[in-house]
Amino acid sequence: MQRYGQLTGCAPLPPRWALGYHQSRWGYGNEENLRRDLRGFQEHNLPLSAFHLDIDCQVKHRSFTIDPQRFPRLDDFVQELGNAQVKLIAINNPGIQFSRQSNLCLQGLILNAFCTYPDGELVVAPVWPGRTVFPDFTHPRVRAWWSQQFAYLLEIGIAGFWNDMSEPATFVLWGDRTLPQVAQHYLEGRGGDHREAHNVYGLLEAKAAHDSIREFQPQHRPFIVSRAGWAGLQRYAWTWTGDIVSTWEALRQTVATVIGLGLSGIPYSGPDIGGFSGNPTAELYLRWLQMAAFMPFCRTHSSITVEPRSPWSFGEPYLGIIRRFLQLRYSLLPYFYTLAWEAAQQGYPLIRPLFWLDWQDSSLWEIEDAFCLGEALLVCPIVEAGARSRSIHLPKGRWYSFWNEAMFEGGQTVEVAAPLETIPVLVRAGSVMPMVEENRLILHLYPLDFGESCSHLYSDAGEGYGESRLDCFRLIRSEDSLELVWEQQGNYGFSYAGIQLHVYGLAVTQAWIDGEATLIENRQLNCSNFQRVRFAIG
Ligand code: MIG
Repeated sequence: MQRYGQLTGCAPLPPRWALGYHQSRWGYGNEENLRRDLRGFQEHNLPLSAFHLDIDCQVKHRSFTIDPQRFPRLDDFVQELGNAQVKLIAINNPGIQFSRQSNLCLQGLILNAFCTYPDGELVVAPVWPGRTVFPDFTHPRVRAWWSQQFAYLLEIGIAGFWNDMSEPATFVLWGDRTLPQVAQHYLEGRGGDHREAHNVYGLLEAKAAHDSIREFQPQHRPFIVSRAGWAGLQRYAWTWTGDIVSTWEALRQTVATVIGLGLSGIPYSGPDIGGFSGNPTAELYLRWLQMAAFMPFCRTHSSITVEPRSPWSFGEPYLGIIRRFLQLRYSLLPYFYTLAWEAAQQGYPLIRPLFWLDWQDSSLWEIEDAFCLGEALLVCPIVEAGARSRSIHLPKGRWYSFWNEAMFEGGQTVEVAAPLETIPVLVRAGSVMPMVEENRLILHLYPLDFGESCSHLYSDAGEGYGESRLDCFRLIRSEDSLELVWEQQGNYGFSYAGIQLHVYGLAVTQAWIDGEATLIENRQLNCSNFQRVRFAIG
């Protein structure tokens, strides 16, 4: 993965908010419907980071439009969302309506921006806006022109963009549902046809969107989602698993797809929670969300042909469980963000196959219904209706339940409980799990049997390109004590109001913070800055 990252590039750090929960729907249609959902999130006390606008919010499905009749004061609305810490993301398709009524079309014609047949005739194909022409993103001039189109939306505060249909997809009735093979492309001056350009089309469209944010909002990190791509897409965009059906089988398939994308260098992806086309049962939606809460791109999205779907659509007891999972997602952000830093540095995916932890154990090679989130967490989604437990083959080492006091020895298959309230999540011994609660840093300490391990915590402002810091926590287990040694690097200030340590798996009765003795209750210890905490094992 490191070599591949060196060859094709690593995903830059996303803005931190992007690791929160996203809500989307093809069919919001207007500002009022979004506002109603925003109130829903507030009234149900559910966290939210972003809303996504789909093509139904545009004027006749035309890219770079948002209908002013249905979004009469979009600038104010973006502000209103901003006050609630919610970003707005807007969709675009590559195809431009082929019409003298379209200014974008006229500009593109003057710039020779559109793909043609070998005889110079324009390639025109039906897509959402009707007859459309296709910008040739393999031409730097065309990308620069495309990048400019985002400027006015960035100006009013739209925070990111969603590139759909970027394969590019067309509605042709037979043959490849894309551009004809003979469509001509500039290919950076060398020239060629669509057979060669097809796979880089979506990649370079994503680059144009990414570069636009770099150019017009240099203080912001780009957030682009792209349906299509190619080796290196991670430098510009996140992706998602596309138009999946609302079935248990599709939920299960998500795991393999997200793992596969990660191993292909693309660390940020996730499913439409609940599936795109179909109405999930309450249980299916719940199980899907419980899984996606541990995936990089955590978004509910659905087709215009199905029932509107939000985290409260199914009422209790589902809503309460969903709230806990979404809140958990936000408390896990220090961990997610550290993994994002690791992805940017090393090219490691956030979601990993189980064999990442022990490639020699061949029984891990084919596990497609569980995944690791970083090195510390093993997540076992429930992918069957009615299941209230499941089995999992654990990589070697000791594993702690994330939910209770249970412990398991690895290298064997175990059965783990999965009541509706939880899916099995296990923590690897040796991990220091950083979490946040009310601006306090909670460090969950999962000791090894014996020996030393090291966990990182990366922090910065969550946006922009300023200072950062790296905290390293060494957990040292010896016969009669457990020690936590804290080493700090970097110039970004420590932003938490306090620290709480939780010890798992051991009875600890007394602790010394930098040599000073203190009593410890319930295996929890509140403290502030320290260099070394020693726990006596009782
Ligand atoms: O032909 O924009 O994958 O997420 O809601 C369907 C409408 C076009 C496909 C995307 C989906 C999106 C939908 N789009």
